[in-house]
Amino acid sequence: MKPITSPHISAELRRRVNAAKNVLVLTGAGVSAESGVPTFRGGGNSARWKGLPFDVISSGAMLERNLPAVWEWFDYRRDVLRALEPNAAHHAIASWQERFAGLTLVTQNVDGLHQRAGSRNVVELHGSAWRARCTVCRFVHEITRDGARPEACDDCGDTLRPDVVLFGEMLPPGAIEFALERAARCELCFVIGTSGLVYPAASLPEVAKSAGAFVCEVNPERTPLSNLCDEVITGKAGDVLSVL
Ligand code: BV8
Ligand code: ZN
Repeated sequence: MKPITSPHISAELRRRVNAAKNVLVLTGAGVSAESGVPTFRGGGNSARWKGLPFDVISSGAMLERNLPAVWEWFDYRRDVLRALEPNAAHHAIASWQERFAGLTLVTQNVDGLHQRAGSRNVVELHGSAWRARCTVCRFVHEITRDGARPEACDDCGDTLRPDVVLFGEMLPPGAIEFALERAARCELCFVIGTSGLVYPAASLPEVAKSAGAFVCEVNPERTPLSNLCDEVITGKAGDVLSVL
């Protein structure tokens, strides 16, 4: 039986958590791992789809070349997500809304699990797999968990695309600017379940750090962001955040 070692939380972090008002949380695929959502770079290589590395199938270039293939990839991911539930990490972060007056949750995930756990005003830097956007008039359609994906724009009848930011594409207008402004004003920044490789999302902890915030990473592995963090808690988000 593996000894249950409760993750080490320093006295300094406890003090910071008790004193903090403005807190920024940046999450990545790792926060959904315990819900059963495959991460992108776990297991040493990135997820693949029909032989294509995920940053090829999830790219603006692929969308230009072959929109139906990109839809097939996102339809598949929504099918996987339909059966999954938020995990303890999502619920812990949702409970932080009552705990910190100025909490900002910024996620790179497109799975919608933070919202299903009760988090409000989630900044979805990379959009959502549960939305489709018109390629002409930009009208956004919700895709329900039990409904089919709309085939064409309700407004103008033209072609829809996933409302997701693909590699090489700009982020939703205002999203990163808002997140950067909040990062520059937070006293405490949590970086949870991200490999810290994708920009501009990975610049948020750097901005928080340079603005004097205490930065804490929660991840079973070290990442390129670990060295800038004041505290690195090695462990699974579900285990660590429940203790926090
Ligand atoms: C942009 C949506 C300006 C799609 C995603 C060359 C050409 C074009 C662009 C670039 C280029 N070179 C660099 C760039 C910029 C590029 C980039 O940063 N590339 C990197 C990879 C080098 N960025 C962009 O293109 C962005 N746009 O820059 O616009 C521009 C415009 C035009 C031209 C140039 C620039 C857009 C980036 C958004 C791309 N879309 N997702 C989809 O989901 O399919 S990114 C994708 O990666 C996901 O959103 C994902 O969230 C994100 C980051 O990955 P992570 O979330 O960190 O997940 P990962 O699997 O990597 O890591 C999981 C972590 O969890 C691990 O550390 C693991 O240890 C940990 N973990 C595992 N289990 C647990 C756990 N942690 C806690 N608990 C557990 N149980
Ligand atoms: Zn339209």
